[in-house]
Amino acid sequence: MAPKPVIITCAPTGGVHTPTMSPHLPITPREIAAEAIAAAEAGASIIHLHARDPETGKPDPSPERFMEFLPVIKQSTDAVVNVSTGGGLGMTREERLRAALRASPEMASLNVGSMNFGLFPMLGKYQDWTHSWEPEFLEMTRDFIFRNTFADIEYILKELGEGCGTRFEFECYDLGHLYNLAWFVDQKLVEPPFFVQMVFGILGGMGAELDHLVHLKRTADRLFGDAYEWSVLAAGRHQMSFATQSAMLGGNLRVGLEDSLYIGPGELAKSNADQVTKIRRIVEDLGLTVATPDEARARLALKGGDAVGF
Ligand code: KMH
Ligand code: ZN
Repeated sequence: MAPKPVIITCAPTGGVHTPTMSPHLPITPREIAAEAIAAAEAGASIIHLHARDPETGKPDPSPERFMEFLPVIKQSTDAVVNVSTGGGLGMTREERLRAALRASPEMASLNVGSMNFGLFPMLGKYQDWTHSWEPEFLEMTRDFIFRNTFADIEYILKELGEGCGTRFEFECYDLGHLYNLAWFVDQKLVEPPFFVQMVFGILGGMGAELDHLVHLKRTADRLFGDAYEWSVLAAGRHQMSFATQSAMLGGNLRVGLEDSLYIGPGELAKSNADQVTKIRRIVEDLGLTVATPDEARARLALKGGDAVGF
């Protein structure tokens, strides 16, 4: 059987990196839209989106801010739009969900476990900060729990999943998160085919080691059989090697400046499209193909770009 085309997700900005860290991190709605569109043109079939305050670059959960770029992206590309419910660390459950409820997107992220989420080691890498909120935000993560309880997850599955027909990128940062997801599959609150995003390299979750990837994949196969599609992202310098390993093992992958600001050792990526172009070249050099948005829609049983609220 021919290998399945690789679904490339691109996450252009996120809520983890801060403006001081790279001049290429998209901040304003115009920049986020332009980066998303270019990433889609380069081969990403899913765009995973966060919003930021255009003045300060701080993660901004407001639906109004998202609505400044979601329609622009939709009008210019056929890519699947995925609205994050992870938000920026420290936001409430309601804040994190508001934009997705307003947009009723084809996809949204859903983090399937509570955990530490330590960004504070990045404090040591920079001296002069553009905005005072940046070091305060990173320092805050030393004493922070990224809360995704069973009640939180159920709330999102019901409000957004059942309520809007949105399907999910289930973000799993640890082995236990697969079992949390399996619980919701058993409860029939998650129906196949579902999309598991395995996340490596966040301080508080699994380290970026190939053994963990293989073990997670085997465990997911046992728990879910052929009911799921899987994808891999690794934060920081492991981004490209883990994306490549996923493609080699038959999986899908995610890149983007949310997960890594770099294109190579010590070299900042000038754009999200540069990362997509690089991984696409690797995928194609491996003899694989890249999925179109409509192939991704069919495999993930998405409701379609015409059924969203923007
Ligand atoms: N920043 C990623 C490691 C979300 O948006 O829901 C996790 C993430 C969370 O993408
Ligand atoms: Zn995200």
